[in-house]
Amino acid sequence: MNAINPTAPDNDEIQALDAEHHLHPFTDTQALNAKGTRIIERAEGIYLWDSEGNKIIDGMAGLWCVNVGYGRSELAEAAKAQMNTLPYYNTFFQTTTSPATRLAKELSTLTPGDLNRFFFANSGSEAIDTVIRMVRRYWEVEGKPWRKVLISRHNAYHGSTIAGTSLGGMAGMHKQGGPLLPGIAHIRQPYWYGEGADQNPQEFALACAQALEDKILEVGPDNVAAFVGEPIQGAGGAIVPPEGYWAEIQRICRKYDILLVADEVICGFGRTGNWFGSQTLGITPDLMSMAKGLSSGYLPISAVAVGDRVANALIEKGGEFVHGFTYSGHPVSAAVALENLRILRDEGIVKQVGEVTGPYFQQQLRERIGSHPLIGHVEGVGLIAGMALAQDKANHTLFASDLDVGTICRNHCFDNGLIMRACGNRMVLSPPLIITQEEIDQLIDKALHCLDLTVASLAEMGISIGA
Ligand code: PXG
Repeated sequence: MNAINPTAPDNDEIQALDAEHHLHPFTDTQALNAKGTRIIERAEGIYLWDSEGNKIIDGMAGLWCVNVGYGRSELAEAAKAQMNTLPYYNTFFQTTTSPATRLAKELSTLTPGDLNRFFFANSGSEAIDTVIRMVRRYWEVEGKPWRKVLISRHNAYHGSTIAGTSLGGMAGMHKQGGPLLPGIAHIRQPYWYGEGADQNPQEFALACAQALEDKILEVGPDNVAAFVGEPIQGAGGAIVPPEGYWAEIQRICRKYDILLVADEVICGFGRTGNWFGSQTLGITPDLMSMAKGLSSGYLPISAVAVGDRVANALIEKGGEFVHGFTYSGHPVSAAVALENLRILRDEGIVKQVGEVTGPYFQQQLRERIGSHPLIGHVEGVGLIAGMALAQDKANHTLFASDLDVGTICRNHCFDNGLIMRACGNRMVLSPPLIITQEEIDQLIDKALHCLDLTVASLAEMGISIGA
């Protein structure tokens, strides 16, 4: 096999090698190989360039993670400096490194409530594994080892390890590679436009939260360890629960003394206009999982924020918690995360999302995208938004799920210089948090054009839109 020059990839060669050797996540390899992968070469700000020279607006911030945008040399410098000083040491045997400890301290000043301690891992999935083991361990330490069940929601995404897959509520994932982890139960999701639009949003919110109480009573309140939810569902389609949902969920958790875990992997670090989605949605969690925006995706790192109740019990009564990863608190990732948090804070990026670009994005989306004939509903807050594709918006008729309109739209976006994600028949946007109002206008112009192209493709397939 010839050596490859990584700075000057030859498309055909890379595509051939990729087809031969590389198995991609969440991918039909046969279909991909028939088409050939697209090679992303470089990036700056909110833009990507592929190997054919196309300039693309990254409307997804990578995979919901590049919060400070691409090309931040400060982050590269932080990594380089730490690599030259201490590229690796672990945090297992009564040692630490200064970036890991300083990151834990810094996070404690950003997280709400009494989330004062941090357990580090490398991915959202590992953070979720950690949450599962930690909440179960907590109840063992508290003398109630029978409290094992975690409750989550259908269409939730909590990662792709066996624990993340099991805790998540993605039906397609549950069908593959089981058996899943025991001791997990799911309740309905608070997706008002898709599942409850015949009710007013407040009634619907209460009905969805009531499903938690029903499930707790079904499982037995004394068997439930925790409820886990994304403040806003991300991979499920950027679904914002209606007003009142989280308050009621929280009331029910407190009533039955069940731990509340916010999975902040997507909502954390400014996405919703506050540091954490919990602050935007009015949640006071006992634990939080976080990843992605913690380092803006520049290096892998995740964390579980642990509130005083759980941390104190584990520390004072639990002895050794036999859990951890080689790279828990990796010093280079931690150094990059610290610099990333400094940028988010010093440049006022979170504030800007909360006060300026977030409201502008939401308003423009509702006005311009929301009036498009193919869009039934727009929801979102800050710089995350989900848009439901509708066959007949006046009559609230959604597309059949086997008609993959989302993918048709996504492909048009891809071909026209915009990355927009399709989650089934919902289109999702989650751009870098440094996006400007002008860039938001460009993004929306492109999205509208691609929605028009999607309508044209549907017409060619004999499918018309509207009544
Ligand atoms: N929790 C949440 C809420 C997530 O969104 C994870 C946990 C797992 O994180 P890791 O780092 O293990 O991937 C996630 C990840 C998509 C997509 O296509 C979303 C995620 C990951 C990959 C793809 O929307 N979210």
